[in-house]
Amino acid sequence: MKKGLLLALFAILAFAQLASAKTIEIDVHGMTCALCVDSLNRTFAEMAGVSKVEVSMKMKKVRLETEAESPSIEKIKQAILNAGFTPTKVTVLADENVNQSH
Ligand SMILES: [Cu+2]
Repeated sequence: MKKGLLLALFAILAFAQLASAKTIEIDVHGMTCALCVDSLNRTFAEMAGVSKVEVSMKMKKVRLETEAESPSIEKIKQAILNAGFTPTKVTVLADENVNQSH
């Protein structure tokens, strides 16, 4: 009886892990000015499942915070291409591992 409860708990934890919000960082090639930043901001502000967008021209990076129903990496890449930029690298960070730098 106790064992079954433990198993159920593990299952819930495993599911929470899979469905949890993520932080996704995308290195983007082709950002050159404030209008580029604006355009990427708008692209992701409209995307379902994205709760926060940060675009850094200096770092040439887009950082997204997603909800549990995160958009797929393919969808994110395609959105960047559609906006006229090239995604060069995508890094998915689990929430626990995010280093709060500011
Ligand atoms: Cu520009």
